[in-house]
Amino acid sequence: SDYKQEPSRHPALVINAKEPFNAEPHRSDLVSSYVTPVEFFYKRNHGPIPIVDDIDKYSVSIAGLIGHPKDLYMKDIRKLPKYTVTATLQCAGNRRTAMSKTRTVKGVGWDIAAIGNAVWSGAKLADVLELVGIHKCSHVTPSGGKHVEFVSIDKCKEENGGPYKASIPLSQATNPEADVLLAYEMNGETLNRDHGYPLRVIVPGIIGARSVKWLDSISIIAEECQGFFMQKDYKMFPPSVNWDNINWSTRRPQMDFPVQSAICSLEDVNMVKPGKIKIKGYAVSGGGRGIERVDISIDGGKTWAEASKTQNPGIPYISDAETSDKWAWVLFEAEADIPQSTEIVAKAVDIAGNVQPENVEVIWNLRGILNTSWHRVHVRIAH
Ligand code: MTE
Ligand code: MO
Repeated sequence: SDYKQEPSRHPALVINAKEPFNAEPHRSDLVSSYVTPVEFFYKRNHGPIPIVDDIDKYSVSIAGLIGHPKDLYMKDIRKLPKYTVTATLQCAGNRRTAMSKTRTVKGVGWDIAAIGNAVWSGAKLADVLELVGIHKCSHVTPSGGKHVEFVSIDKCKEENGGPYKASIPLSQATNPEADVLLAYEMNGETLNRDHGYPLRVIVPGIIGARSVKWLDSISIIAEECQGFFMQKDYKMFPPSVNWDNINWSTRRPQMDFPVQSAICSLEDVNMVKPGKIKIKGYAVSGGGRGIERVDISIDGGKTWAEASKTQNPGIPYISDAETSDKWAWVLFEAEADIPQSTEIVAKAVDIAGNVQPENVEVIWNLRGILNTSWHRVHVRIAH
């Protein structure tokens, strides 16, 4: 099969689908460090992992609505200033399994760990696009280009054997502050095959689906990418829409991620001894909106106390401190006395005041994306 040359993976990963390979770490492994180790970083694929064995021949072509198309080799990309950005990547399908318990949804099931926080290094897309004559902070090219499409070298059945693709607006791609990277390193090491070797896009602050791995070409286009994963997937529908009445064209492709948090130190259901327990987890929001606070309830949401949160406690891999944390998660921690069996709940608030919704029912959607409802775990006292 096409899956004969998959890379080896950490045995502790929870495999949600084998071919294509989709896996996430256990809850407790996810929050054991601020920067997620590469081997514990979730892997979300739509086809076999491609092999690029001659790195000197590997190039990215840039074409479309621009004056002078160009092929860029790795050495051209490495010549550009190298930027390092700490960014959390989250699959829009994170926490899908819990959503499907309300009503069935379509898609790979995920617990709460289809998310990870990594240190990405590479060239800024804004600098790359300048090499083909597109100015910084452009909204449109002279020939009418308004979107930047990323095309991969992998093959997906949803694209009838064609490559995975996605696009972002030109204004975001050419804005140096948006920190969109063509990354060749993850956590200070050469990107590995699972995560996009030799080169992937990292678009901070938006759903992982737009961060195209194994980049093959970039196309400057007038309308957003018409590929499957932009137009027939990763769109948020209201709870009334089902597979009989769905009209994909009525919704825009999901980009920003809403505010999210989850408790990772406890399974659902967790047996605990009476007394103090530690409640640890992650919180993150999209669009560079930081986390204002994380509220914890130990009585199912009746009363709340604020958790303490940490960010960037001395990131390795980065020599200078010029990196910002606006695209990265916070880890939170709280301690509570648990005298009896109860439901523990986490909800985060971002700096814009956005709060996670209380129930999954109100945000249920047929593709099972963006489950950002209050995260609940049940603890039972083991006497
Ligand atoms: N890029 C390609 N070429 N093929 C893919 O299947 N999956 C996307 C995105 N980029 C995908 C891709 C999705 S849905 C997500 S969530 C992220 O990659 C996952 O990145 P990771 O596997 O490095 O965690
Ligand atoms: Mo995803």
